[in-house]
Amino acid sequence: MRVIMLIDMDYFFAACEELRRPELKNKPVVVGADPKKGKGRGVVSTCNYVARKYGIHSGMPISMAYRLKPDAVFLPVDEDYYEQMSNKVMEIVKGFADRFEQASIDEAFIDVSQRAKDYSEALELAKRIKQEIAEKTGLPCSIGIGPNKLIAKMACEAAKPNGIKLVKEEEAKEFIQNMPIEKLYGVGKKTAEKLKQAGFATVKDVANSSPMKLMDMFGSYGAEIYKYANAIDDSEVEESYEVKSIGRETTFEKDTEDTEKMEKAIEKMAQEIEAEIKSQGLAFSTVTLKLRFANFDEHLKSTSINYAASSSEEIAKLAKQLLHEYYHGDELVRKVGVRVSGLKKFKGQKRLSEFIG
Ligand code: TTP
Ligand code: MG
Ligand code: MG
Repeated sequence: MRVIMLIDMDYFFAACEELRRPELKNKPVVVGADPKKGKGRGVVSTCNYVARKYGIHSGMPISMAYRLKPDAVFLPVDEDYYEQMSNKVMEIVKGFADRFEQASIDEAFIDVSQRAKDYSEALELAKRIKQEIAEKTGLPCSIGIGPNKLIAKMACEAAKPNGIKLVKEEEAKEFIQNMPIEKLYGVGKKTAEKLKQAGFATVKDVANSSPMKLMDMFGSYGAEIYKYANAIDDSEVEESYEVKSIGRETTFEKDTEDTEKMEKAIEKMAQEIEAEIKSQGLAFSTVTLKLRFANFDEHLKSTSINYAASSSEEIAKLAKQLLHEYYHGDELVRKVGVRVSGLKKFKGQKRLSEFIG
């Protein structure tokens, strides 16, 4: 039996702000763009639960948040500080994991199948994790426990705020199938809209459809949606090894869904990476693409080749393949990263092209 948990921090950016300014604790706190007395552009990154009572939420135009609660405390995004707090939390969580995978600045999946023999041990473990995070960082979190990542993630949503929710394998289908489609993990806004237009209203409708029909609509991604709707998710909690690697990241000035822009950024980073690996006399066999969405969710996808390469064309080609395989245009992208690993020394042997070039 697999036991997977998703630990997600509560109102993370705003909780970090409350931590360093305790006087904010019972006030509505909104972190995001400058509201400029209602004329500001940009969006709310997040807000504390006091502010949520006024209808304010992540992604909402900051001008609207201002209209809803002009005397809320509006604060700018201090990404470096949140990264620091995130690192502290992640170190603690790692200590409780058989396998660990960070999925966003404020959340991580862990596989605890080895150390939790049954669900009641898993619950005890979750309580200890929550307590240790609270004691060592002062930050609240919620934890979802389930038989796979999909259920753990959705259980965590249901546990919020400041809670723990366990969904056993035998309860999983019922748990997700009465939810509206946009709540299904792995399904973003655009995909949800297409599904609704095709007459699907709940997750159950999708589950009772056929994988063929969904594949007609979405290609191989459709098969995945079908599995998710049936509470099936075989994906592993992927350890991100601290392997020696070389990479670059690009944060867009404005969050984007323009894949051409992303490709341009990939090409530029690929050239920089090529220059760096060549200067060190290295070649790679694995390329990893990182996408950080506007909502700070992070996705790492890797692909390997069975030879050693070093050209920017090869890096860009593989990274673009990953982009098209995994990006469905559902979310705005904030940051793209490319990383090569599986590095080996070129043993004095130069390739023909390098003699000619
Ligand atoms: P979330 O975990 O989605 O949200 P949250 O931690 O603020 O609140 P919750 O208690 O519901 O988990 O996102 C983590 C951080 O990522 C969030 O604090 C701010 C940032 N973020 C954005 O900047 N924009 C967004 O649209 C979202 C959803 C999050
Ligand atoms: Mg959170
Ligand atoms: Mg999160």
